[in-house]
Amino acid sequence: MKKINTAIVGVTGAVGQEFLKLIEERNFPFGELRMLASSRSAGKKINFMGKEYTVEETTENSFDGIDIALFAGGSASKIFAPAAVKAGAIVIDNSSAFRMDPEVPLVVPEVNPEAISKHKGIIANPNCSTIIMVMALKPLYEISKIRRIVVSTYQAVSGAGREGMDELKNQLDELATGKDVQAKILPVASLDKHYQIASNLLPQIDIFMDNLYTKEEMKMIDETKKIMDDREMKITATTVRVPVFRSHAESVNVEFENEISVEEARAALEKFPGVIVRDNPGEMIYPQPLETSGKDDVEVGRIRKDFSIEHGLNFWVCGDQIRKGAALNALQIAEYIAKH
Ligand code: 3JM
Repeated sequence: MKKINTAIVGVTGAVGQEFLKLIEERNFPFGELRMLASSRSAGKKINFMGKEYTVEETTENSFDGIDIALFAGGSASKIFAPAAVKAGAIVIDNSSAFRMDPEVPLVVPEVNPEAISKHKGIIANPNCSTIIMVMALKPLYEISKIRRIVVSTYQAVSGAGREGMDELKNQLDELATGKDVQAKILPVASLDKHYQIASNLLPQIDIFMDNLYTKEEMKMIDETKKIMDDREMKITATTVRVPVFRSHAESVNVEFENEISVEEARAALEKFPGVIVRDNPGEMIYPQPLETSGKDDVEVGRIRKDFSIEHGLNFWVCGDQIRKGAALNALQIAEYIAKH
């Protein structure tokens, strides 16, 4: 296979570090590897697969000779992705900057790989909560179209990056030692007001929109319709930050057009790549964020009839937000490009 000259933008963050782990684990066929970040991290040394790399500041000139640029997320995408495309690279972008652009494919490789080849330089990686939900929806949708989805999320602090995870750890330490709890990051780092997450729940992820939904809720709604290529599907969402370190969980209620039995749903989910059914109430077996942390697969359980409506199912899904919800999904897109 041809070696892929690869740049990672935001290499020092939580998603950037996961990119490195996955590149090694999955034997991604990289040629040159360029480690890029903001000026704050420039000059840092990173040891990777027996070689020392120096982190460089991302500039418009960072992408000469690069085949694939993996953007970990954040504001760098809007600023530098166009320059990367101009230099001839294919950008795989984990931020929300380009996801709803009709020219930009929004891809989960198990769900809509056919969209990848339509790119014009940028391919968007969906929001973490969207990816984890559509992994479970797709095999069910193949049995019956979906009328309406009601989803509530239980999102780990890793969604706020390394700083989010540090904040929960520090607050747990402060609680255990009787110190005053400091809140500096959550719910939204860039806003002035912050709340404690340890021993708490915050029903706000990202900023509020005019319609009283948060931006995270609207991402889930809009992105799911785009990925599943069904703009008629009705979706409503409530997204909540919980004091969990890494994996997201979601309670999903789906109304289908046609009847789907629990057995059919389970069989379809079991066959779907990247999904594991963990569902045995008799043995108290169900997905838990602690167990899916650091793992590739999305786990589904608590599959049962919603007997309050016709053709309804409830289920519970857990997935590692930094892996399948971010770096793994993006690297799978890169692998698809390398292969085709
Ligand atoms: C997850 O710098 C930023 O505004 C990043 C905001 C952000 C996003 C986003 O909107 O790109 C933080 C955490 C996401 C996301 O995946 O949608």
